[in-house]
Amino acid sequence: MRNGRVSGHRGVGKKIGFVGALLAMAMSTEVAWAQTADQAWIRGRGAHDPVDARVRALGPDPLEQRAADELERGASGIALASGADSQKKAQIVVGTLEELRNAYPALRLPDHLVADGFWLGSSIQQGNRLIAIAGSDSRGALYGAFDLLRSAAMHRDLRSMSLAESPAMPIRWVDEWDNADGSVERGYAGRSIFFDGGHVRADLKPVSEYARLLASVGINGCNINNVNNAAVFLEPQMLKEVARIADAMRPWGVRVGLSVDIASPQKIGGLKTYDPVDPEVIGWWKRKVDEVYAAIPDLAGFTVKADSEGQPGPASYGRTPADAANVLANALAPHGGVVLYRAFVYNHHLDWNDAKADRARAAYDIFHPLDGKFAPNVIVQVKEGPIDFQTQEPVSPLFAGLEKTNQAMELQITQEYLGQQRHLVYIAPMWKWVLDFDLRAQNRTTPVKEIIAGKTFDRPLGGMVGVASVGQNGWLGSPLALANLYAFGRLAWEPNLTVEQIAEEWTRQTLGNDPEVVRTVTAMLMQSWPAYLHYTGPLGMQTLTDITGSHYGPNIEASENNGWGQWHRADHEAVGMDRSVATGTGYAGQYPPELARKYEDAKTTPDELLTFFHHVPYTWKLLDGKTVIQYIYDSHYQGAEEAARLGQEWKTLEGKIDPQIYNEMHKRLEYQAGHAFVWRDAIVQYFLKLSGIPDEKGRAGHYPGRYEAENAKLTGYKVVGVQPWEDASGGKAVSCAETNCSAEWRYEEKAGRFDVVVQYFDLQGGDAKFAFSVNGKEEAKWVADAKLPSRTLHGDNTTRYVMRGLELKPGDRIELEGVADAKDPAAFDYIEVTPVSSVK
Ligand code: GCV
Repeated sequence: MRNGRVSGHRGVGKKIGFVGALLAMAMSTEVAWAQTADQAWIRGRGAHDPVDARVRALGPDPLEQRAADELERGASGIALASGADSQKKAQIVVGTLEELRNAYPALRLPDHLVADGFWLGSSIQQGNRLIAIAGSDSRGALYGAFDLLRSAAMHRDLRSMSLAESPAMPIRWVDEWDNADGSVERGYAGRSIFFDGGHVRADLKPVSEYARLLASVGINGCNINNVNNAAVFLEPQMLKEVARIADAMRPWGVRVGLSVDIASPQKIGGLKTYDPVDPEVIGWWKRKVDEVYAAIPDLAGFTVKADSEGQPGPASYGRTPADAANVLANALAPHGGVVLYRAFVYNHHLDWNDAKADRARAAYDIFHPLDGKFAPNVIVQVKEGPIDFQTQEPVSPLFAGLEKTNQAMELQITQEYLGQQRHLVYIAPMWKWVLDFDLRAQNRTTPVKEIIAGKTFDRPLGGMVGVASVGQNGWLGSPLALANLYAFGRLAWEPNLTVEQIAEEWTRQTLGNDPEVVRTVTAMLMQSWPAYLHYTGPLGMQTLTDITGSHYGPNIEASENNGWGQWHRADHEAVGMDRSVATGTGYAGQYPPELARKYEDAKTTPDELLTFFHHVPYTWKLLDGKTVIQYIYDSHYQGAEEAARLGQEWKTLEGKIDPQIYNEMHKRLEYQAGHAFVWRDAIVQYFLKLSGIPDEKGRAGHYPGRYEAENAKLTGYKVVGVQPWEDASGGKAVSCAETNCSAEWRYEEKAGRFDVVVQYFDLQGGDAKFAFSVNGKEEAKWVADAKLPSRTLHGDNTTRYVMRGLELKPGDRIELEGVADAKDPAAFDYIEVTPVSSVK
């Protein structure tokens, strides 16, 4: 290194033997967070207590005791916000409405509170401050305590407080897709907090901490096991073990639910059939449910995935989802349990050549005719869009298609198609878009939030279910991803909250009240989903990822030519699925008339959903005036820049927030910025080749300063094709066929200071090493030890190492040495040399 400062900025891997601004931690190293709720947004309360505040629970109920414990921790903050000081003592009391009324007859309390609701009041009693929390029941009291703590953490003035709150909807559940062996489907935060090796874990402290976290935002149910592979959970021994989980969550008012396999009567019951109308099957379910409730008397209910992605279901016997759901519902009803029957039922062996085939139609086609046929304690659980948690989909038309059925909206908190927590994506704005979306059912105002709350069609049950799939690594792996779990709870409680407000609340509680921190983090959160949408799959194309593999990096054709039905049907002329009634699959006709008309015509379909509904030429003019192809180019360049800016904004917070969170997010955002470039380049070069239409801004296909690996003087390295081709620059990379390999270039451009990017592939199964030198002098070396998806060279695992401020002059010999290790062949794609500061 000469005068320039060189810093190791790379998404993943550990920096070794190198001076400079280093990333302290590597993504390969799990975050060393203890598994407590304090590591999320319940932080830093009550360390010093200069104010004398006494906390009293009025009743013996464990939930009230928990409420008192929590208040105790935050007592000083509450007392201060309520205007009390050390001279004037503050008393904080918590109880049910009835208990408050008996203990403080002079207090003006509300006459009635709805289930889970609470009232908070502040007054002066005998010269001292009294803060009172009244719950409709003990759970309401606990929620009131957390609400008070939230207000204090937000520095709200509590002096003249008198407010009553109640949740918008009764079902506020998280789903965990945990398997008995301890793995977590679509979990990106390590292993299960619930299970290991076929059993419930001995240490359930994290489970209780998780329940505390859930309770703090009003979540009242947790379905603890994967909807796939569920049969084993009804085995007698497992039920006993699951009872311990219920015991751990109960003191926080969180009821446990179980996913069940519709074929259980056959799989574990020894019956010849699981036909839901068979009397033996009906009897089996009844006995089984009685056994379940003997072990877990307050089980919330069952979740069912049937006739979907290989899971057995009633269709095997020509029966309907209503037949299956009702058998379970009837068995659960005497115990107060409910069935969450998922509408995610579709055929994944569709015929790609059939222009009328359409997975998006499935939920409505199957469930709409069954409206009115479900038992009162069945709730149909509908994914927010008709496909599967993509970057952006239209709102599911089924919400408007079930008027006599309880409904819950299912969404993902875990970021399966949204960057798997390696990318910062605050999803709440997307959820909010869905919640506020007016489906115009019966030609009137019918936003989704009111339908699922049961208001529109007068249904008693309903709500929101968020697939969280938390794990042992800081709950969701990434500190800022926790804003999604928080937002989910807050929106399920009150869908009219703004997502900015929620982001701000989360930030203040998690990272402190410094206005600069609050402003920056809130803005970053708000920018993150649009950015991700821009660099992955805009215009309703869905996440253009590897849908048959990792669901992570770019792989545009993975969606095509197979039975899964996530098609976007891109060809040389046009892109998108024709879902119109007139010429396409007819999906647009599943919406109520006003929307059906709008989506039927490409000219009135909003840009953000255009290719979801229509097969449009690349030259089609969008409502915003650009052509489709130019929008594809522009949005990807824009998205990559936006991703880079997230990292830059974060850097302004150094020294202002918890260093552990700062470092962890710094590393992740650096990685994200690099991966956004991978996404940008993959999609841009793919559509450039397919359409043959150049980028009017001249960027696509032109990479100034890029030195392709395949054009270097190679020793030991072999040129290889990357699959899919668009995931490597020019479709090719080099892979070390021996142990030690090198690539060499001669620098012949102008002299100056440059930022140099090495774009390499970091494969699991080995820790390859790289060293970068100029004229034989080593400038940087690093180890490729990240854990990224896929075992072959792919957009999933291409990442970058950045050296900043390197001096170069014409004639310099640039060399990259790679040392392969086991299954990691020290492969790389290119190096890119750009004048200082233009590398984001
Ligand atoms: C639990 C998607 C996911 C699956 C998941 C499924 C579902 O297809 O990729 O992992 O399975 O949705 O929601 O049931």
